[in-house]
Amino acid sequence: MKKNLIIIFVLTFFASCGNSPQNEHSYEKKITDSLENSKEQKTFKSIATSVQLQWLQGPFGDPAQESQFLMVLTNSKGQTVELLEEYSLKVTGIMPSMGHGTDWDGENIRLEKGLYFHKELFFNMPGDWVLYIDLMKNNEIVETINFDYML
Ligand SMILES: [Cu+2]
Repeated sequence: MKKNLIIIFVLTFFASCGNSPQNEHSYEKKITDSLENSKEQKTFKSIATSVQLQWLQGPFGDPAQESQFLMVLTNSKGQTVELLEEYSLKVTGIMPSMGHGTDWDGENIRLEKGLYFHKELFFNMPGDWVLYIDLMKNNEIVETINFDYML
């Protein structure tokens, strides 16, 4: 878990520097406790895996501002876990009151075991948003968790 916290710190740095891929590997050794304090955690029951979501930027209810977050996947003991090869994660934002999606749902990148970085997410207006995380297996949805926001 400590390793993930280090990476969060580094990613915060990386996120502030735009899309320079070189920075993805310039990990620094500094620990924050921001993730451990995060209450944004849901569980994929079908694979007994929890997802902790940590915002790095936003979330912003503004199409001009990019939102970014990390997802850490852990088992019931809090240890980071790898998704099996046939699984992936899909992120979709929906505004339920108006029935539309985001400007752009962004891109999800696996950084290392149990750690995913989501970038280029653009909510297109303020208001009620639901962020759906689909657990995909061979391109079919196995299970969906959601995080609700008022932006
Ligand atoms: Cu709307």
